[in-house]
Amino acid sequence: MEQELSKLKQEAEETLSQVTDADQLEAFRVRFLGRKGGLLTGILRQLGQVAAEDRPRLGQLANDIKLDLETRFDERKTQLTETLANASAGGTDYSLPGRCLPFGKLHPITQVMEEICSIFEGLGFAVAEGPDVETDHYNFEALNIPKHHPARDMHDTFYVTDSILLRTHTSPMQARIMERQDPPLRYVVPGKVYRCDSDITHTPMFHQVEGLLVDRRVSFADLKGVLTSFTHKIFERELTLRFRPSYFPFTEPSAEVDVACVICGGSGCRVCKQTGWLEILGSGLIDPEVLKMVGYDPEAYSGFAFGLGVERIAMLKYGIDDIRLYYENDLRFLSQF
Ligand code: 2NL
Repeated sequence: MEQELSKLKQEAEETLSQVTDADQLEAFRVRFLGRKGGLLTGILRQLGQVAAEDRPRLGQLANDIKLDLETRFDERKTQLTETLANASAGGTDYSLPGRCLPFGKLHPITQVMEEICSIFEGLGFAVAEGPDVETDHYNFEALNIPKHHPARDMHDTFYVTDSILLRTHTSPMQARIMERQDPPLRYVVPGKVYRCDSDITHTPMFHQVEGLLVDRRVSFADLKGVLTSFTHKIFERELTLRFRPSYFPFTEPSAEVDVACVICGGSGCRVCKQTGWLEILGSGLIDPEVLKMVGYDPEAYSGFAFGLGVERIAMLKYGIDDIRLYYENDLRFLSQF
């Protein structure tokens, strides 16, 4: 009988460990613990037939096993009820810590554009934005670029109609600002601009920040001071600047600004094409014709203006050699910034 009992205990434990639902659990109870026809009850019934001196010991053993199985049965029942309640709630364990989604971030061009604007804000400039779809008047006429002016060819304009176009620079907004506000004023205008041009160094849409300052007695020295200060901040070092005479239809005199190559420091390399210099922006004193066109008296006021390409500044800042990388939306590239 002792052997029978230990075999029953072992079998019962094994069966219980394999129970996965309420029906199986009930089948277990009937088979092992059932009052009528249960295996354990069957063995207890045979107690009367064993030798009297063995009876108390075997009775005790059988009772211990019965109690043990009843406890295990209750435990399993509680466990099963919890698992089933969970499953009916969609299998979700609300006590687990949540799964984190990766954080998104700003596009590198947006980051650099915001950085450029905040440097100019630190120098006393306000930030303004204008429409991407402009009129021929603000994009060209008001900036001293009449019809058939050769400078129009430089712009590869996307026309919507004869007189409506996608702006080729952000200066039309500056013309609008000057028209509605008297000097003194200092503004930067960030935004998208469009030119019908596409290769390794050009995309049909790119970003510019243009700035303008108008007041009494503004000179080229003011322009040099502001742009030097800006360049040192954006490249985080005191790079040497070179102001090289140039031409823009809306400024006179005009200068393009170069910095000592950020890669080789001026000794000549592939990035600066052995010149030691990198062009970073265009600038000049606002042409008196432009001042007249927005209703300012060029005898009383003067000003300077500049325009820079954000993609180009970001390429130099981060050592990127292909402008198209910005717009392929490859996260392996974008998530580095
Ligand atoms: C360049 C050159 C420049 C300006 C933009 C400007 C605006 C007004 C009046 C006069 Cl309203 N000038 N803007 C002036 C000189 C150069 O941009 O190469 N940009 C990437």
